[in-house]
Amino acid sequence: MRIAVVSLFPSMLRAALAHGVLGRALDRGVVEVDYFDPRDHTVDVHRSVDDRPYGGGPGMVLKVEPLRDALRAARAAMPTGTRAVYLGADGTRFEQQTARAACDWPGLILVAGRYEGADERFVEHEIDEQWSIGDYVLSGGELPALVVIDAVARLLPGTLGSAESAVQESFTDGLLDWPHYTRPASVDGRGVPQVLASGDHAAIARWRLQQSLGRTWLRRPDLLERRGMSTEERTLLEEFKRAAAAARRLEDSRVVDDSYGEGESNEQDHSATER
Ligand code: 4GX
Repeated sequence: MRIAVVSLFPSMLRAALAHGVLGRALDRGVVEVDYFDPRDHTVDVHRSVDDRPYGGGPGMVLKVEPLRDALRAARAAMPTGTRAVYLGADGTRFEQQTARAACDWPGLILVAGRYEGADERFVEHEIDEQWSIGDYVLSGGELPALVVIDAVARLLPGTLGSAESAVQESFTDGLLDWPHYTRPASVDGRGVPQVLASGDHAAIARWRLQQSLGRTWLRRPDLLERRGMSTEERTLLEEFKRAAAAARRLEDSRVVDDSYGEGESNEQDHSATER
């Protein structure tokens, strides 16, 4: 897949993309990333890419011409059917489904804004989509561009080492991951859940799905709402809730023992976990 990035700081992306899974995907030619710097498309002596906002106020706005000409150079180098995306906090949310859709595009151009953003006429006239990676304010679109490249590139065939990862992921699609453990079997007196050492693969798969359901219920009920559950999954989650409540009661009784006679309250706030 071809990806082009329009950015005033291409070295930020180059450095990050040289490592790990993405570095290998680039070496193998699974994905190709090209850079287009708006400053290379300026004509004035100062090579200015920004200017003061009409209407006044603080900050600077990215000028249309350098951005437009960098984007047009990118488009000219990219396959037909390429889509141009502007990254900004005011875009629609970039999610896993957005990444899945984009990995079928022949080409993707990511435009990273800086300062107070780009002149609206550039966005209206040259951009196909606007994406935000989340509800927080960053100082530029370069990190969002990296996030998008990472999420898209790892879905392309040939990026990940084994086909296993993609298959495993679809199993608990839309849920949070289950907890992972590795050797040693005991660290600072803390062991590993017994089932994981049982060799009973069906029991392990059941436990992992149950942990995924339980964690999603505790931490991201919105995801569970969106995904829905099968009858079997509902049963697994009910069992998780009963076990969690029992563990809390046991924990509370220990707190009583620990603080006995110290005059401290042993009241625990369970409001976040009660459903
Ligand atoms: N998800 N930023 C864009 C410039 C800007 C400012 C105002 C449009 C309007 C962000 C995010 C993000 C910081 C990138 C501001 N563009 N991008 N930049 N969150 O915060 O994507």
